[in-house]
Amino acid sequence: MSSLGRALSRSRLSQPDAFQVQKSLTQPPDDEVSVLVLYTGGTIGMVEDKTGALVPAPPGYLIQYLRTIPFLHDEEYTPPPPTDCCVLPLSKEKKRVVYRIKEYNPLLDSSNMSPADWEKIAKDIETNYEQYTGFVVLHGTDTMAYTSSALSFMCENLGKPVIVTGSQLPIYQLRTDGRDNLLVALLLAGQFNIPEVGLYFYQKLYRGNRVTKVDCASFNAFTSPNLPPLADVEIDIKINKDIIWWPSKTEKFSVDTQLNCNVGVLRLFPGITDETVENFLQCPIMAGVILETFGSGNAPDRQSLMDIISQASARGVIMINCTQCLRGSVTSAYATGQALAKAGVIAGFDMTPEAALSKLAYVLAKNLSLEEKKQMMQCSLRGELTDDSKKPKLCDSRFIQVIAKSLSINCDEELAAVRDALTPTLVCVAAKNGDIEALDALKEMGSDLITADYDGRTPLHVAACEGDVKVVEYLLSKGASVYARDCFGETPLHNAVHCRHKDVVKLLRKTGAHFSPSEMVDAKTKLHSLVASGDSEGLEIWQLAGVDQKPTDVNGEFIKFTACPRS
Ligand code: ASN
Repeated sequence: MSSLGRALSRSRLSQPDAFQVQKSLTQPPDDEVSVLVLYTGGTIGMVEDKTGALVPAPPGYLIQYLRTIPFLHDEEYTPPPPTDCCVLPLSKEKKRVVYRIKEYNPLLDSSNMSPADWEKIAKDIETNYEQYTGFVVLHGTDTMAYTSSALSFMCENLGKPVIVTGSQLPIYQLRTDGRDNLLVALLLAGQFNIPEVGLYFYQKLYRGNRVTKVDCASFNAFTSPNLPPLADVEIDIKINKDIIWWPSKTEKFSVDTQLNCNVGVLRLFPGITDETVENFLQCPIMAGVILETFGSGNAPDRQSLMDIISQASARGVIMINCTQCLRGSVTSAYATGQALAKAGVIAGFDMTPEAALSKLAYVLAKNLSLEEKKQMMQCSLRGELTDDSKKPKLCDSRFIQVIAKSLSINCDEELAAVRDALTPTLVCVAAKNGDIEALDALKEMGSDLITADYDGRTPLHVAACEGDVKVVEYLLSKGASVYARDCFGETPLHNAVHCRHKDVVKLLRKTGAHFSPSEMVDAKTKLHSLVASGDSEGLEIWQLAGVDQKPTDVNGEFIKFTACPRS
């Protein structure tokens, strides 16, 4: 019998022991999630000035307005949130999104934004990361694709949603896309496991580094020409899990805001002279250039032009070949394209110019050799370019072939439906049995290894209960989220603590797992009871889990703990 077969014949996962945290009055209700809105400016919050031009409304105007819109703020909800918070009515997913707005000063038209503003947004996400379930960035549409691209690179090992949005008409107007865009962005940031910088606009959530603004007169302002949306927001919100860029490292979230801004974009045109190209590339500070070429990456291949490009490459200028076409990729199909590659220009594949430019600024600032930087530019760091060779094909899986044959299925949609119905249980059983081979087989047939079972328990919850460090490590490398909560409100970190698996607790913490601020308050009570029962092992494990408060007595004095055996 195969390991997968053996896995199937064994029992369900064991539940954690009785070492459960009591939910206390200090905790918010289980259905409450919190979102931080970073409000940077843009049309969404603009009003007309005396001349009729749109300018950002005065400070505090947006939040005052939102509090008057019942579907953006439920006044009846108790307990009342702090004054700078709003709360959405209960959603279809039975969640309450409580959101706080951090308003920037000054609020900007996004045409006035610069890399310093990207840095501020990234740092604000970093500072508030552990306090919130997700983040929304309210931003003008004109340079939104640059900001969402830059943020996607600056945010390293992101495990929570960061949703950038805005609108084409001010939120205060009768007809506006602002109210809907904000509402859905809040729901996406608070309720879904999308560990990416996304851009939400007009019923679609796109990967932030795949978008470009294509229309300044339509609500449907953005497109993602080379990647389908991460989510389609219709009657139901459909998350396209197969497309999401799942994390693959056991590392904590951090931001790297260093950018080398000595970069530029040169768009080729028929008749462009050698002098124009030479002057552009010879600017002494130029460290990297995006060359916008024709079709699938072609340029005039006259020798004089190729010499100028070769010389720039020899001086260490990194040049990336991006197509002027909206859709498609740079290839080596034509001699005119191959000549550029020979002169030292690197293929940018299907990257948008916005993504290529911000990636180049990010990569150039890294402390790496020129060769390493060139390598980085050619591989996908955050899903910004397509690498077809890595995508498993559902119909290639032997397991799926057998099922398809016995059920007489031959279309892709039905195969996917069978896979989606079977795999949550299979991956949980394989995780319980420590069967990495079976997990690999399931992965190969396109299962995402993050899907929860009927109790909302993911394979990572199961492996954390079992204390299987190898499986936990494997799952984390395949995109499992340390923030997933089962229907009892528990994360894998809770499970590992309850089941007292020290090494798993350490690994989850290293990957960024943390208790929420309210759970931290409760943990202090927990520490008291551990001290009272002389449970040194329990105390150690809670401290490993990040509970740093030292237990205090009623007078606020630290209790000196003397270990005594558990009864
Ligand atoms: N000019 C505005 C901005 O980018 C356009 C908008 O938000 N729709 O800030």
